[in-house]
Parts: sequence; structure tokens; C-alpha cells
Amino acid sequence: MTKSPLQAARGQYSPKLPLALQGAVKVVLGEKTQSVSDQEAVQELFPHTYGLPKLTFEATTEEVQGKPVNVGVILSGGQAPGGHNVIAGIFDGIKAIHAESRLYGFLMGPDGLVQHNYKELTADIIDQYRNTGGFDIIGSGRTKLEEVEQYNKGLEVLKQLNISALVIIGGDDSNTNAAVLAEYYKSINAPVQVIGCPKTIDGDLKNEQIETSFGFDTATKVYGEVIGNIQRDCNSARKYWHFIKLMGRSASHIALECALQVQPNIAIISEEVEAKGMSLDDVVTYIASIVAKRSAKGEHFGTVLIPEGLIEFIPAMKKLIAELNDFLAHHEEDFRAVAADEQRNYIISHLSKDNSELYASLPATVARQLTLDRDPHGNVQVSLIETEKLLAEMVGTKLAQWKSEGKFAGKFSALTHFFGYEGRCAMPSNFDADYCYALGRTASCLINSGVTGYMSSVQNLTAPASEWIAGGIPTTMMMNMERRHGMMKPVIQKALVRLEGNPFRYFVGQRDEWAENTCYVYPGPIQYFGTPELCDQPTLTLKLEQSKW
Ligand code: FBP
Repeated sequence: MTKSPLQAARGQYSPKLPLALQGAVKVVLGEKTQSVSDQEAVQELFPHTYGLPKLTFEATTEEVQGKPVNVGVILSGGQAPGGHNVIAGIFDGIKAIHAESRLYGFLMGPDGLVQHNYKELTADIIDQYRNTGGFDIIGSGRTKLEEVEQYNKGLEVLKQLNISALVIIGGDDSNTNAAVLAEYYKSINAPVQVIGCPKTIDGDLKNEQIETSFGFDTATKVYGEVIGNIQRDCNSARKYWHFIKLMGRSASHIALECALQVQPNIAIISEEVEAKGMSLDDVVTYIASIVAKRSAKGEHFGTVLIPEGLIEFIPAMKKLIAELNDFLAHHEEDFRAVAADEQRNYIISHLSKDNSELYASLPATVARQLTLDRDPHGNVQVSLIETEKLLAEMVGTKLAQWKSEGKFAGKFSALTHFFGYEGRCAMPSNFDADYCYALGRTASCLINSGVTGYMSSVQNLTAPASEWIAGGIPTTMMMNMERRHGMMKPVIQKALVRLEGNPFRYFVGQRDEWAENTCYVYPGPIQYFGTPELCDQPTLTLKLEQSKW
């Protein structure tokens, strides 16, 4: 495999480890735990794995005699920088426990377990992937492990390979499913521990116990770099407004972190839009007003950051999408039989009054996307809706209207961008390389402790890596009951942007200044070699969350 000079150099990087994980460890048992809410209901569903204590690992001078252990690993869901280091951490950890331990990777996500597709991950394979981005070492997939048949099918291959522990690296849903699997195996006395690991660039798997999911750091730094470049271009040419959509299926953590990094003129935060009950027109008017203000000062340029999930947080759009989902589920055939150029009118004439008016006000391309792109459950795939184009077009229309009314005399020319996949497989920052390796090593300690139904946890992340605290959190501790597909289910709470939290409050304190004046910051590319100030800084979100600000 040909490698770039940087790839070759990164291959030699030794992730920094918490002091506690640098030699033999002992387990310190914490208090017994309970779920964040709905304690009775969650306990009833997890009789064998509920209420377990938190665990912390501390260094010990005692000689710890380990036994060989065979471990399986699965990468689940969207890619996130650092996944390969989690696997390298597990590998090194179980080899340190006993040189004859073995690691098996299930291929292309949870489906590999069910379909018995796997490969042994040996030292020569692991070494090629240390500190690299991507999940290509074994591939990833979005199959959900939810059915008892899948669990039993998986158990067959686990037994065949003598695997006694399975590590599932995934987001909130995958870790919820890992907890259900742990409970199931325990309930049937199957000798397989199940350990989870918090992954997602979206940053929405975090809580009191999990300070951040891995991948968020690198992905936001990659987006921060390119947005910074765009801002410098925009400040040089002074003729375009750039509408930039940022990945993050639901929560706006990525958009907020990027805003903190680059100080754009505008950043929309979905959670605020929802809390204020803003309409699409309110969002458009807000942006257009800032364009107009800047234009009045002769500044016909700017940047707007838009979170990917925005559409679903606009209450009126949410209602429209719900009615469209329902209507098309029942009238799909009739709708498809209508000539393409008549489909828009057909929808307009069949929706309820408010939804019909809103649908009619949407640009043709977006209206069409709302009826075309559907997932296997019949829902509109909102992530495919080009919100950046929608807003750019609607702001243009609004400004044209204001011009005709004599309220706007400036110029407006918009360009649109979507940054998502560019950041998901980037070479992990030092933070993610270190954090992921520590998460993997911690997972191996949890395996050695014989526990199941835990998530690997590394805390104190704004301190130097040597001071990070490694341990295990019972996954049921992060759960509550939520309605999903019409049924109450135990799930890990998804973390949305907290409007009372420091990162959002800091942003609100600055945004008017950033809107009117040009306060751009140009973060530049991730640095891998140099001083800690340059290379090892966590996200501003994490710093603000942990500050007393
Ligand atoms: P995970 O939650 O599985 O980590 O994936 C998050 C994400 O990257 C979202 O930001 C994005 O909306 C989605 O995946 C895209 O999914 P896909 O990879 O299937 O296109």
C-alpha cells in the first residue's frame, strides 16, 4: 500500500495513555447506579444488568495474572475518525492480558455477526491501521441488532470462535442494542460479555458519564478548516454569501462547535429554532435581515452555518413532513401515476390548509425532494433535503421582495456547500487518536474484569491525557423510556444542544457582533506534530462545557 509521508509518520505515533492504563490495573467499584429516569420500567426490562456499579481503573503494582481471551469487535453506523485506534487499543490490551488472546472483526457492521462474516485481526493487520481514519479495517454497517433470532445466530459464531466478549463500537442506538444483547446473553447464561464504545461525529452521545463521543473532535476540526478557508475567500472577494450545511443528523453540536471555531456571520441552531417555535419564514427573515444590515455597510458577503437536521426542528415543517409521510403511505400509487409536472399541484390539493400553503411556498426542488426520497419505513429522508439551497433561495426571494418595497438596496449572491463525508474518515486528531486508543484499552480492562452491559468510558478529557480517568459505565444508567415507532422502548437519551449550556450561551453572547462585523477566525488544518497548545486541544464545546463560565 502506497502511503503519503504524513500517513507513514502517523503510523509511528504512540497514542498518549492515561497513567492508570500504563501498566497493571485494579478495579475500583463505585456506587450502584440507576437509569436517568423511568427506573422501574428500565429495571424490569434489564433484570440481570440493571443497577450495576460504576467502575474505575487504577494503576497497581500487584502482578495481575490474565488468561487468554478471544474477543469480537463490530463497527456500527456512520464512520468517525479514531475507530481504528479503538480496535488497536483492544488488540494491545488483550495481548497485554495474555499473548495468546485473539481479536476477530465482524465485517460490515452488526450484519457480520449475524451472517458469520469475520476475519481475525492479527498484529500485521492492526499495524497498518494505527492512527488512520476510516472504518475500512473491517467495514461498518447500519443493520440493527434487535431480534432474538439475530442474537442466537450471532451466538453460534461466537461459540464457534470461542469468543467470550464482544465490543460494539457505535452511537446511541447501537449502544442501546448492545445493552439489550448483554441482557439477553446474561439471561440465557451465554458466556459472552458485551461492551459498548461511544462513537459518532454528531456528538449527540454524551451525558454526565460520557463527556464526548469519539470522532466529533476531528470532524469539527476538518469542517472548521474548510469553513475558515471559505471565510478568507469570502472576505477577499467580498461578493458572495456562503450557505454551509453541516452534517449531524439531528442535534446541532457540529454546527455550534464550528461556529465557536470560525465565528461566522450566522449560525442556525435547530434546538433554538424549535424552542422558539420559529417558522421557516422566521429563519429566512432572520438571515435576510443580517444580509440587509451588512449590505447597508457595503459588505455584500458572509457565511451562514446550517445544521443538517434543521428541517425537522421547525415545528410547521415537522407537521408538513408527518402529513406527507402519512398521505404518501396511503396514496403512493395514485401519486406516482400523476404526470411529473402535475405532482406538485396534486400534493397541494390534497394536504390540509396550513400544510398545503407551506408546501406551495417551498422552492420546486425541495418540494420534489419531500415527495421523492423516502427511507424503508416510508419516511422522508430529511438528511437528503438540500436545506442550504432551500434557505439560499428563500433568502434571495425575500430580499427581492424587500427590494421591490424599497427596504433593501444591496446585492445578494449566494453559493451553497454541504460538509459531512469530508470529515468522517479524516486522519484522527491527536485528541481522537489518544481518546480512541484509551477507549479500546479500557474496553480490554472491562473484559478482563468479567463485566457485561458496560460502556467503555474515559473522563476528565480537558486535562492532559495522562490525567484522564478510565472506567466503565453500566449502559442502563444512561437509559430512559421513549416512544419509538409507536412503542415505548428503553433507549440511551440522545443529547441535543442544551440552550442553558455554556457553549450555546457563549455563542449567543457573541453572535450579534459576529453578524454585523467581520470577526472571522481561520483555524487552519489539524496539526499532528508540535506543541500541546497546537496539537492536543479538545473542542471548544468540551472546554466550555467543563468551564465554570
Ligand atoms: P452515526 O450516528 O451512525 O454515527 O452517523 C451519523 C451520520 O454521520 C450523520 O451525521 C449523517 O446524517 C448520517 O450519518 C449519514 O448517514 P449515511 O452514512 O448512511 O449516509
